[in-house]
Amino acid sequence: MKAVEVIDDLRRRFPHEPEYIQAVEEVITSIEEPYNANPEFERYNLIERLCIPDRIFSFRVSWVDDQGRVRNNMGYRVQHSNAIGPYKGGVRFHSSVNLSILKFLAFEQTFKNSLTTLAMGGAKGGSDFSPRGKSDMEVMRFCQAFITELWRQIGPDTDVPAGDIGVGGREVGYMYGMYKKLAREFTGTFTGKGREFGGSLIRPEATGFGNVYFLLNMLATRGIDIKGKRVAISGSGNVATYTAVKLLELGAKVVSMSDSDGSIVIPDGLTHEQLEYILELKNIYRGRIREFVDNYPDAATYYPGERPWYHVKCDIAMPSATQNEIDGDDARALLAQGVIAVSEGANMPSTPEAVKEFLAARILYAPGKAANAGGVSVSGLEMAQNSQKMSWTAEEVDQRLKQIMADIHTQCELYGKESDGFINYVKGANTAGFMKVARAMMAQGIL
Ligand code: NDP
Ligand code: 2IT
Repeated sequence: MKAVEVIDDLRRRFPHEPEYIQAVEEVITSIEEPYNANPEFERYNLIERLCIPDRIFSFRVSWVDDQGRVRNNMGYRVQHSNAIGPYKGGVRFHSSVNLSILKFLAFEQTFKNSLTTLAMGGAKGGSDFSPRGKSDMEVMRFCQAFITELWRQIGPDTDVPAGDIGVGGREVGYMYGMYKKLAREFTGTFTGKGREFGGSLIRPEATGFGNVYFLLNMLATRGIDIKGKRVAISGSGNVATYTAVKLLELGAKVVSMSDSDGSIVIPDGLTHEQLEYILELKNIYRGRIREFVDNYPDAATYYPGERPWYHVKCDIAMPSATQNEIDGDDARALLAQGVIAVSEGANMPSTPEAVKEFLAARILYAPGKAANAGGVSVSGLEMAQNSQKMSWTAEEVDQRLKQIMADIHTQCELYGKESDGFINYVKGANTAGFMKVARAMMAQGIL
């Protein structure tokens, strides 16, 4: 099948999966050139095989809340591709989770993991369970019930889950504990584990730090210094907060953060003390970002129900909350005030219209699968350490992370540089990610 025919066909077969179709369409339209240059890909119907996940598990998760009521959620694992390594990817717990979202995330993960240079295939899992407002014991009981069903499908060389929205160290700990009990093994079946039981140093920081390292590589192509730059961040979870930590360390100003209830804008930029407060608020008290304004009324303004993009004056945007959080109007608002770079911490945070605007304006625009690959890269390093039964120092892991992000940048440049020198990171990341998986699939036959 021709590349465009595959999109039409998938749209017809999966009409209720808009996020999945959006992700597929973005990749397919940007790899048409190498696809057409390799006629054997079409003969082997490679694109269609690569777009449809290898398999999907879906199951009911029943658990008991603190009031003794029986609650039921859906659980899923999408094993997208193991062409270049065991299935690998996070688990998302959020009320919005459905198969369209998990299929888009597993699809993206396959290309992202290919870019990392490590041997990892692509997967994603999750549930429409929301940890928000739940007690620790409720979260534990849910995680145990989720794994009681999923444990048979995962393993250190089969499928290795990790965190994502709503799943951090606490949830990974509970899931890994139950897995270990049922499987009767102590192996690296999860990443993002606590450091006392096999977790890698720097894994919590890796996605945010990695995104800043990727941004530095992009800025260097135009001779721009990060120091003093005003950076708008969305989200206030794992990715957003560690992005802020690294930016402050490098002398940039963080001028916004948000959560699903609203955004704060900090015109003079967060101080170290204010960032410490946010880390504590989010990680220990599981509070809301609006509480920042109660504590620092003169430093920031809170915009309930709004994303930060319209309200903030910035040079750089690092969306780090969720998919489709920058639409065409948001993109135009950012460009109108002269934004020079957008580096995506979240997966697919920009709508197709927003991506079009960024590319047309020829700013430095890095899609999530390149810019946020640091998280899964350090997951890959955690798997390597677990296999060796060793643990590396924070410096060693950080050094490797920097190198991986530089290598991803080089691959984007190799496949995405246009004749006038402009680097199209969308085309570069998609092509580089695709070629490796495609060659592996061709070599392994029709499976
Ligand atoms: P967290 O759960 O730690 O934080 C998510 C943040 O985004 C929270 O501030 C949350 O607000 C906000 N958010 C979530 N959903 C929505 C929504 N529908 N609308 C508005 N705000 C929302 O997750 P992570 O930081 O781990 O993940 C953030 C993004 O980064 C996701 O797109 C994820 O896929 C991506 N990512 C994560 C990696 C990782 O290693 N963790 C690796 C690579 C990418 P609230 O608290 O109100 O829910
Ligand atoms: O989207 C992602 O890359 C993640 N949520 C991290 C996946 C992982 O396996 O570390």
